[in-house]
Amino acid sequence: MSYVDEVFDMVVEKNPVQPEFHQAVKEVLESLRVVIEANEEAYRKDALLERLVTPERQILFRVPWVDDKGQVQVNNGFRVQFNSAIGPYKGGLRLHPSVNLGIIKFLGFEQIFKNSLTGLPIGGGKGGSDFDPKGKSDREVMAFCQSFITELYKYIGADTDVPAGDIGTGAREIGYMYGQYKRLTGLYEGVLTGKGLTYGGSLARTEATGYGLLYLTEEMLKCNGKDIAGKTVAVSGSGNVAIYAVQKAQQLGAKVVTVSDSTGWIYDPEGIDVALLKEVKEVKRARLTEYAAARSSAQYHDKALEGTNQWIVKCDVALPCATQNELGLEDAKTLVENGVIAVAEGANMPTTLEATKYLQESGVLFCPGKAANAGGVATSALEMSQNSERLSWTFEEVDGKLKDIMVNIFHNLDAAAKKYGLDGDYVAGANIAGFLKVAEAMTAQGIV
Ligand code: NDP
Ligand code: 2IT
Repeated sequence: MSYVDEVFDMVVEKNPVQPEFHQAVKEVLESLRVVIEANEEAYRKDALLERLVTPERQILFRVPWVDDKGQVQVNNGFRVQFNSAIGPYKGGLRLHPSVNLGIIKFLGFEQIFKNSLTGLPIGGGKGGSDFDPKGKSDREVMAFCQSFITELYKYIGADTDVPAGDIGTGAREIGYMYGQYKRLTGLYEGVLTGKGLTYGGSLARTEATGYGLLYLTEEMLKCNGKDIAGKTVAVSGSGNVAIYAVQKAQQLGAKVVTVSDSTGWIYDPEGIDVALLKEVKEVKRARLTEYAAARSSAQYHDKALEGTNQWIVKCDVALPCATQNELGLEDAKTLVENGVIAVAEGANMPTTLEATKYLQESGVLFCPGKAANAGGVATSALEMSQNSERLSWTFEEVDGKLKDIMVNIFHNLDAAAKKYGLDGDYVAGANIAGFLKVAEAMTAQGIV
């Protein structure tokens, strides 16, 4: 049996009931086959792949907090410090009832390669909790965040592990966590990114993932003789990534006609009104029904009632920006029938393996999340740089660096795919380019 297959079987056996983790590992290992086989003996002797798929450290902890009725609630807390070969662990914290160890491991594993692709010195990590911020008061969210950090602060630090936002963790949560870290340690350091602008946050971090997604998509289209301007775009999600993807797509001359949340989706043939979307989602924390109620051109579709999602809408470019496995094979077939030319992942692993294969085989330009959404973590790393030098850069400076990083990522993964005879396979290109740097650093640092 080949080394790649052996390691994949080992991952499934040793990590039962973690399907998302298996899926992420499978995608990466399949792409690496050509690289591993060229150097199999050395990699096998060093157990390089076994070390790559095994987190350096997994921290699991209890998060007790008191709700507004005086009732004690208990959540599970997670931080998986996956790989520190090229820098301190870096990656977000997801707060969502679906969070479990397998989901955090899939996200942490993806983060290793994503962070490597940015070209910046950051290792891979991820964390979170099954806490659901939806419907909680600010005081309840603060109580949870303070309890979460009261345990996690022992394991994080500006030079060891730097968490940030992800689903359910935005500026409010990062603020509460930062305050508690500072209180416990007495340190005013860049231990978290996505901070508010008054206490060490970076300009353009809020916009970075969505903007970066569009910078990369624009470059991918350009290198294939196409232009983002004038295209019809379907976006899923209506959170941090989706909102700024919509905004940048519109700035680049595209028309975005859909957004979604976990219960429904909007079709707005006149183009999404970003100011209204921000008001509904960022200020009121309300549902998309409120967007539809305030805009006559918008149609609201209830996912459960209709059994549909936004991928039935005809578009040139699809940008899944909500969550994992939200674009399956049937969705991919519909998109292709409707003439989609490009899919770029704003979320982490939103496209199933079968759907990815179908899109690629149908000639759709497909950019995986670990490349396409790397602008968020890249700008987090720029926030770390600013914190270290105790300076703040202008919006234009950060945005300019973000754009350069995204354009470089595309060219690096394109070149890696070509080098291994996989021209146009950007999934393989991203995995190979991300892997090679980490593998070289791991090899140089010995068996650790
Ligand atoms: P937010 O919490 O701001 O928004 C998440 C959006 O996705 C919401 O519209 C939410 O709807 C929807 N959503 C979440 N879970 C589900 C689900 N199970 N089914 C359907 N819809 C769902 O998160 P972000 O925008 O920050 O993150 C979105 C994706 O982007 C995630 O995959 C994240 O890992 C990834 N990402 C985020 C980065 C960042 O910088 N924030 C960086 C790189 C990747 P609802 O409100 O109804 O729950
Ligand atoms: O998935 C991701 O890259 C993020 N949620 C952002 C991580 C970060 O450290 O900014």
